[in-house]
This record gives sequence, structure tokens and C-alpha cells, in this order.
Amino acid sequence: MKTLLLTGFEPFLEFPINPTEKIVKELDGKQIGQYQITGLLLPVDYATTSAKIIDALQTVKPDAVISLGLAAGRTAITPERIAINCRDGAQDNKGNSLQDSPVVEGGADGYFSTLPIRKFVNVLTEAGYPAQISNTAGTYLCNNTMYSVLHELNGLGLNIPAGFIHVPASHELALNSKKNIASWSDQDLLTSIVLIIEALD
Ligand code: PCA
Repeated sequence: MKTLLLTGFEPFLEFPINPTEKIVKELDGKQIGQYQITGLLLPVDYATTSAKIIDALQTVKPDAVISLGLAAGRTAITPERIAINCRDGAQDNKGNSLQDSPVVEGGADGYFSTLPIRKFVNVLTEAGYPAQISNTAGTYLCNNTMYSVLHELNGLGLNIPAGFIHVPASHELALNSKKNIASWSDQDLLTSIVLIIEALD
């Protein structure tokens, strides 16, 4: 049995609920497809998030890594194609904001996801769940996490599937949000991530 490190994030900014937290708590310890899942909840904190997931790479020694994050306003499940070496934008949960700051000083400009993102999109759409590849993970904590993991794996010469998937808001979040955002049921979000894990070789 292979091991999957599955990460999600705590709530952040104006979003009091992060549906990825629920998904990770629900799937932690479960066996899906070829994988035993180790769930990890990440803080939204430039200073500690990367170290936390890199620590987990060392302790869990996963055969694959899927990180999940909320992209409020998106209408589909969106596997990310690329992470870029840039942090720029809103405050994290510690009140720190960055501008034009590299994730890794002197690091590569970007890293492509090593997850089978096209297969994920095909599997989801065939099952009736809207999905599309996203060409930007932004410049906030999600991009930061995806970049950090791919940079670390690259440095270690570890060729395991790893990458990031953004999900839309849940109904619960939409109801608790001041913004008018598209939402999915928790069950559909969960089923989509299960389908993605089942599609992983
Ligand atoms: N989404 C944010 C950070 C945490 C999360 O769930 C992002 O897209 O960067």
C-alpha cells in the first residue's frame, strides 16, 4: 500500500470556513485506491507553512502529495498546472503580507505539477463534476505551498507525483460569506477528491 500526504488549509482572510479542512479531516487515515492517506492541516502563515509540509515529507515519506486549497469564486475543481517563485498579495493569518518576494531565493522561476492533472480533469468531468486545469495558483499561500513542495522534491531528486488542487467554496461557506460566491456541496467536494485519489497510479 502506498502513502498519500493530503493537505488542506485553515480558514483565512474573509472566509470563516475552509472546505479543504473538512475534506482532509474526513479522509485522514482512510484507504482509497492504491493509497493510505495521511492528512495534514496547514496554517495560512508565510513563516511556517512550507516548513510544516516539508517536515511531513520527511516524516511521512509519502509516495504522492496532493495539497488542497480554497479558491473562493471558482466554479470548478481546478488542478493547478504550475507554481511560480513569487509571493505577493494579501495578509496571511499572522498579519504578514509580501510583495514581489520569491518563495525560494534563487530558486527556479516555476515548477510544473507532477500530478496527472489532465487525467484528473477527464475523470471528474466524465463523472459529472465540473473540472478544468488552472494555469495559475496565484501568489498567496497555495502557490507558496505548491512551489515549496516541488522545489524540495526536485532538490531531493524524488520523482513522486505532487501538486495542488484548488476547490470552490462549500455551501456552508457561501452562506457565511459576505460575497456572492459559487458553491458546491461538501459531499460533491469530497467525492471529487476521492475520484482524484482513485485516479492516481
Ligand atoms: N487558499 C489560499 C490559501 C489557503 C487556501 O485555502 C490560496 O489560494 O492561496
